[in-house]
Amino acid sequence: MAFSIPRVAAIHDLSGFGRNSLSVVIPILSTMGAQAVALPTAVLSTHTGGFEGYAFEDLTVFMRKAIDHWTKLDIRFQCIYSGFLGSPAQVELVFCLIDRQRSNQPLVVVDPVLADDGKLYDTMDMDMVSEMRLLIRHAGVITPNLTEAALLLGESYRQDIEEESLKEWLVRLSDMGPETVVVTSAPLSRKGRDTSVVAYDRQSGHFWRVPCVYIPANYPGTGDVFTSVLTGSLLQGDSLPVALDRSVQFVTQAIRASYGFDYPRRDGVLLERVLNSLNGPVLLGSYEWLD
Ligand code: PXL
Repeated sequence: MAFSIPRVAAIHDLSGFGRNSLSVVIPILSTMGAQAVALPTAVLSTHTGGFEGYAFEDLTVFMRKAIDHWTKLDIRFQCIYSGFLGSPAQVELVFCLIDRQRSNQPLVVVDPVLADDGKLYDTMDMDMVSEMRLLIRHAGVITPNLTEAALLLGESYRQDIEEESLKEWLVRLSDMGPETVVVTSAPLSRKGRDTSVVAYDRQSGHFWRVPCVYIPANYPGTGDVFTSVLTGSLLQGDSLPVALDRSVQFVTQAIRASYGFDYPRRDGVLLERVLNSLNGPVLLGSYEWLD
């Protein structure tokens, strides 16, 4: 009997300690019924957000060999999902994999991991920003946070950007290639420090927003959790607003499950406590349609 399990090439780093990148991508995709095939871009002892002196090994050479091996084996992917990339050469390798998988018409999800809170991550620079602009041309879905959206557009980061300008940013990002643009950590004008996820779907011309309740803690890796649930949900056949709703709900639940405990935020959200809820009934009710 034939089986149907979507296969995802998951191109992210493996940070041993800290619950981000492949440490969250693989369990989330597996729990949501997709096969995660890891293409690690680097191995680190910890992620780079809040740890000093981490060990870092670049895996560019390995990546090339793995892609060649998969090509020889004729392994086919329904989805290519990239996140943290270590160098411009790695971006070229993601192009290469997309190109070799073209006949399978994979869903290409690019999380352009570059920066947060107005600042580039430790290992990122403006060359990587330029490369990421080229990569998103080949994506179907991108999920920048507000800082990354500004960098990709060459705009200055404005935490208080108003709705009309944000919608214009979404359309401009989509004009760069991706049909679906999802921006996280966007302001929610109606309510103080609450944020929102806003999205644009070029085919329908619709804008969506999901409000996110402010919790006064910042855990690294929540962007990776968000995009992994979004990808798993789209592969399950959910519509964009449902996938957005599920992703926001899951991240919120993970933060709530963690916040009451006293431990270093840099260790990440307590994913182990909430992972199973991805198999529970989907309760929708948060997404809004923006005119
Ligand atoms: O979560 C994004 C990310 C991925 N990989 C590494 C990181 C970060 C963010 O800090 O340091 C290594």
